[in-house]
Formats: sequence, C-alpha cells, structure tokens
Amino acid sequence: MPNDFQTKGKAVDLFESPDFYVLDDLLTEEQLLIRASIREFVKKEISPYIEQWCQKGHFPYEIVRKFGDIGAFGPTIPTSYGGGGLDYIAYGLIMQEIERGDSGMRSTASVQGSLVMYPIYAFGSEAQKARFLPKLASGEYLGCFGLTEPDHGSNPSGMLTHFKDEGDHYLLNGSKMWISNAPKADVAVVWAKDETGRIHGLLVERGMEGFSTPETHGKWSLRASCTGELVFDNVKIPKENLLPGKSGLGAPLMCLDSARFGISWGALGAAMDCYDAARRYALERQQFGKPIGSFQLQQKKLAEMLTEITKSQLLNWKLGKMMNEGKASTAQISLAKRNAVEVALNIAREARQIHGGMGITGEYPMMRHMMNLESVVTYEGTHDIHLLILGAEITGIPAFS
Ligand code: TGC
Ligand code: FAD
Repeated sequence: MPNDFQTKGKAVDLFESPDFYVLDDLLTEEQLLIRASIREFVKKEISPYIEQWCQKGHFPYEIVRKFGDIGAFGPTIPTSYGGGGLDYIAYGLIMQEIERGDSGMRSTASVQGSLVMYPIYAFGSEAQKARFLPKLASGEYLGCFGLTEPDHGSNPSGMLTHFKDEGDHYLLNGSKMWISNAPKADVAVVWAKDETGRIHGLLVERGMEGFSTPETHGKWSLRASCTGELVFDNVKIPKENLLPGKSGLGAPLMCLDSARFGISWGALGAAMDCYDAARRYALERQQFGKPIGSFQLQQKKLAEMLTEITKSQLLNWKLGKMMNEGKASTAQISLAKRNAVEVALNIAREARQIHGGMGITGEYPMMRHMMNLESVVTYEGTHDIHLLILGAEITGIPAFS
C-alpha cells in the first residue's frame, strides 16, 4: 500500500501525523489551514526549545504574546471580543497541534481560552467582557482559573474559600492550589462561596492587597507550565468584579466542559507525536541485522497505536460536531477526555519502549509526554471521576460519595 494519497489536492503521508482513515476529508478548508498554521508555529516556536525549557523547569513567558498573535487564545469566542470566532473542531485542532509540541504549552492556552475567557464571556457583564477579553485574547494579559483547594480537589462543592458582602466591596478569604498560570497571571477567575454557601465567580486582579500567587516547585510533570497557589488574605474585591451571569457549581463545571473537550484533542496530539517518533525509530534502528520495525512484536505496538489514534480521532471529530450543535453532554465529554488521555499514556509508554534506552533521554519526546500526561490524567477531573460521571449517566446513580 503506498504511503502517499491525494487529499484535497495535497499529498499527505497517512502514517506520519497520522491520518490513516483520511479524516482530513471531514475537515473544512479553514480547519485544515488553521491546523497547518498552528503545526508550523509549534515546529518553529516550541519544538526546538521545549526539551530545554522542561529540563530547566522554565515557563517561557514570551509564548503568551505569541499564542495571542496566532489566535490560540479563545478560538471560539466571538471576534468582537478579540476571539477567533471559530467552531469547536478548529479549537480542538489548535489544542491537538499545541499538545503535539507539549502538554504544558497546551495547558497555558486552554486555561486562558476555556477557563478564563469562556467564563468572562458566558457569565460576565458587558463591562467585564470589554475590559478583559481583548487583552486576554491578544496575550497582553495572562489568566488563571481557581477551583481546586488544598482539601477539595475532586469535590469542589466542599470549597472553603469564601467572601463577605462589606457594603461597597466583597472581602475574600481562602486559598486555591495547583493553579496553572497562577504565578504569572494578571487576572484569576476564582470560585468562592458567599455567606449563604452559594458559589460565585470573582475576578481577582494582580496587585490587589492581600492577594499572592506562590509558585509550586518540584514538579516532574508539565515542567514548562507554571503552577501555583492563589492565597486570599482579606482581599477587597470591587463589586463590579463578580461574574453576574451564573452562580452555583454548575458555572465552573460548564467551563470544564469546554476545557475537557480541548484536552480530548490535545492528548491525542501528544499521542501522535509519540507514534511518529516510534515509527521513525523502528525503521531506522537496526538490531540483529534488521530494522527493529521488521520484528512482529514492534509491529504489534505500532499497529495498536495507529488503531487507538484512529478511533480517537473519529470520536473527537464527532464530539466536535456535537459541541458545534450545542448537543454534547458532560458525560460524552468525559468519555472523550478519559479515552484520549488513556490512549496517549499507553502510546507514550509503548513508544518509549520501542526506543529502548534512548527513550529515556530528552533526545526523543516520549518521556516528557509521558510525564506530562500524568498531570493531564489527573487535572480537569481525574480518570476515576470521569469513570464515575459515566457510571452515573449509565445507571442514574451518582457514586461520588
Ligand atoms: P453535581 O451535584 O453533579 O452538580 C452540581 C450542580 O452543577 C450542575 N452541573 C452542571 N451544570 C452545567 N454544566 C455541567 N457540566 C454540569 N455538571 C453539573 C448540576 O446540575 C448541579 O446543579 P444544581 O442546580 O442541582 O446544584 O456536583 P457534585 O458536587 O456531586 O460533583 C460532581 C463531580 C464530582 C463530577 C464534579 O464536581 C467534578 O467534575 N469534579 C472534578 C473536579 C474537576 O474537574 N476539577 C478541575 C479543576 S480545573 C483544572 O483542573 C484545570 S487544569 C487546566 C490545565 O492546566 O489545562
Ligand atoms: P483528590 O481529589 O484528592 O483525589 C485523589 C485520588 O482519589 C484520585 O485518584 C481520585 O481519582 C480519587 N478519588 C477522589 N474522589 C473519589 C471518589 N469519589 N471515588 C473514587 N475515587 C476518588 N485546578 C484548578 O482549579 N485550576 C487549575 O488551573 C489546575 N491546574 C492543575 C495543574 C496541574 C499540573 C495539576 C496536577 C492539577 C491542576 N489542578 C487545577 C487541580 C486538579 O484539577 C486536581 O488535582 C484534580 O481535580 C484532583 O484533585 P486532587 O489532586 O485534590 O485529588
């Protein structure tokens, strides 16, 4: 079977990238163009440096403006607010290509778009949208999303962070933990309880007295993404910084629907990068006088990788269609996030094994992807929590507590 087929006038290699079922036929010209431009950007601006950033535990802050310039922030937000005005499949492709480079870089982009711009767009006042969205879209501002607390991760409804109405302002106390982008963020979307225990979103800005963002050190995962805490010690929040459009736990969970969708595509990007590396290495590396790719055991690994990637691509594409129609349920998104991360983790491990000893070095991307994916399988709802969301959907019986 030849490797090169004609798709929309372009010769493509069905095994590199890969696109075994010619799923490009399902994409519009605009989506193909967006994917190509993000892929080029990642090749030029991320791939040559990512290993060094990760080895040093360095967050390349200059990437924020560059992401803004290429439209990686808020692709589905209307252009009138600085967003891309694109559909969810285009958004998925952007996340896929960025995470092909590195999950930590995708984290930076998906937090900004789905967890900061989305709640401001969906629940914010006109004044909040006008003030924050264009700056977040361009990368002039970096944002973060504070839901998780030291003692409340999988069960955010138990959060302790709270605020009191003090007449002309609110007084915010508490803390958040494991917050992507926190140490460098200009604005944090913070979920906190009012005096009745109802959850609201507040926009907390860098420089507000009593607000600090200590960095979390010592991570073996997502080393090019900065992670930190959000600490609120009697922070005075102007009343106009409360998101007026929605309250209750449903508000942050709606944001998570959008971000988890992006991860479904993103994790597959990491899987594709590992598969590409493994296929190349299997054809180059000789043992016993032959390429290791000629041995059945290695072919089995590659064949299973391609099978899982292809099934997941179809799943993501269909989910994207449902997102575009506003018909995707939380459980359907959970299935896709859970599937993609598991597929990616398995592929990263198998691809590393195909590389033998070389696979543990930074010369190849698998070990970095594998370590990154250990965060991806935990954040935005752990693998177990997504299984329980599916279990509740199937049986009608929530088994969370
Ligand atoms: P539960 O009783 O199920 O729901 C509470 C209320 O919310 C409503 N709701 C939704 N509304 C809109 N959209 C959704 N998707 C919704 N899901 C639920 C629900 O109807 C209910 O409304 P009401 O009016 O009856 O009160 O909530 P629960 O407390 O039982 O929790 C369910 C559970 C465990 C599934 C949920 O809390 C959960 O998903 N936990 C996981 C936590 C999580 O994912 N945290 C992520 C933090 S952010 C992050 O990790 C970013 S990493 C980013 C990066 O770096 O890329
Ligand atoms: P826990 O909730 O303590 O869970 C520990 C274990 O118990 C898990 O295996 C879990 O599956 C299991 N478990 C929990 N409850 C149940 C149950 N009912 N049934 C069965 N098993 C259960 N959060 C944010 O708000 N914003 C961010 O930007 C953000 N970025 C992150 C970046 C990184 C690098 C990481 C690692 C995390 C980030 N998080 C963020 C936090 C992330 O969402 C949480 O780590 C995640 O939701 C799990 O919470 P936890 O770590 O407290 O684990």
